[in-house]
Amino acid sequence: MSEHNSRVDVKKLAGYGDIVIQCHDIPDADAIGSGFALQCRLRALGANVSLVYGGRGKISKPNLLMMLDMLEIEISHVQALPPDTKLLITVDCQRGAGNVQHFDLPEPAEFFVIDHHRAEIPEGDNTLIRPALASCATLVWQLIDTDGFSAAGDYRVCNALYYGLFSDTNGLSELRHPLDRDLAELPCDPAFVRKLNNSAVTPEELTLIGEALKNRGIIENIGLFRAEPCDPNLLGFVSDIAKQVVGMDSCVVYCEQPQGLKLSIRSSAREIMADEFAAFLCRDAGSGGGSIEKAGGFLGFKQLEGLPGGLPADTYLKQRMRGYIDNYEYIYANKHTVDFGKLPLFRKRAQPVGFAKSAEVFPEKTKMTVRTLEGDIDTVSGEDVYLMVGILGEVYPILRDKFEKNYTVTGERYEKTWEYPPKVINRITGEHRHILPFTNVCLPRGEKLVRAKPIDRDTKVFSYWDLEKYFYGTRGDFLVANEGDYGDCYIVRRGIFFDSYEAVED
Ligand SMILES: [Mn+2]
Repeated sequence: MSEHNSRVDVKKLAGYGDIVIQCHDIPDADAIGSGFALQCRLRALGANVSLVYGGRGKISKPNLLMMLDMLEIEISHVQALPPDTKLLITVDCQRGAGNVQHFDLPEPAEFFVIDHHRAEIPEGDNTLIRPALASCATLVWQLIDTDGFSAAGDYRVCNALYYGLFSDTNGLSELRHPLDRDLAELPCDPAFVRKLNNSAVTPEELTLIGEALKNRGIIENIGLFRAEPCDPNLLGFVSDIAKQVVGMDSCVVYCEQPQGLKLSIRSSAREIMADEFAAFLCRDAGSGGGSIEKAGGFLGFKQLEGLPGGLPADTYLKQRMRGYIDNYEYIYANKHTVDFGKLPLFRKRAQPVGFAKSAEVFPEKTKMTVRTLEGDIDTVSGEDVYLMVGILGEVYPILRDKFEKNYTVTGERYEKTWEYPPKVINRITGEHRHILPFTNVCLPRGEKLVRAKPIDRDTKVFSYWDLEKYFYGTRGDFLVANEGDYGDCYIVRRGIFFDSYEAVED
């Protein structure tokens, strides 16, 4: 885990004794699920913990009422804290932000913030804010899991967390972080999820979905749909339909929420990866991500105010979309006109990297998923499949022949620490194994030469060996091609280029 998490000690929180966990106003499944899971853990550690929310509206959505009923979650709608409160924890929101009622703390109570939205309050020892995660449930799960509590063994906690993640990611379609993917594999009760999902839309919301489908514009080949303020889950229904419309390669569906705009993004075009598009739209004023086809994002009003120009949110969004379309230079491997031969020559430094033999991680012919910070890759273990492990914890499969031709094994163990250590998951049994214990050091053999230059505008590079994804870089990143095959080109981030390459005389 990152430093952020390692300094949070659940037992220390429990030590306050009298604790109130507060969800944001009009709580959603993520706020309820993460609040409830934390409540269970803190109670098990001996604390006296209540779960509350404030604001004007009461929980009324049928699926949420069912969630409370089926998981026996007690949550109170309150207008003040009990006088004996020693610690207030806000979940899925930040005390002091506009979407959570401000309660006065009885002296000498303290507060703690657990959230996955962009920080809106000063961060410190009493905040745990991780915008890279798709749900607060992921964060709470990680927290209690690190503390030794197995959510998988507790029906109520397991389903509460799972449904929190499920709701914040449009039915698990907009997972972002590998930890989100890990949580999505908890053994939930499918009947429970199906039942709640069956009541996720009210007749009024169905009308709202219809209105949103009508309320559309198009910028080039990207559809833009505005929904009235609603449960963000509904946006995914609209975007799933919209992306199938002829002439609309991608779409952005948004609605206003108290703190900003919530976005759901879909893409069926190779030229637009939904996760990269979402991250671009939200870059300076929120966060976004997902997979290449489905993504989500959030643009905070407060962050937008801080940007030069101070545009209204929907105008800003349209400008960003226009910016996205006009912004990029497109380079297709083998079809580009870049004169690489004239660019400076570099030699790849012989940097030690790791490799693992897949058949040592799981027996031969096991269908497995390799999970890294960069995403999931499916492969099958075998004597001829090795896994290369890069310095940033990135993993890709390589055939044994190719490995032996290009690398020398040094015999040392590969020792590294990463925010998310890469894992291999057995797709049949669901068993997770870390790769690192199976990883040894190797050194690239021979000399690899490339031609490279820093790019002066945002660029997408479509390689000929990955037909689904593209490389993208911003000003200052490097466009690189292999000497001897200028068709094989790609992007290397400026931050690691000079660690990986050194200039040579031509
Ligand atoms: Mn949430």
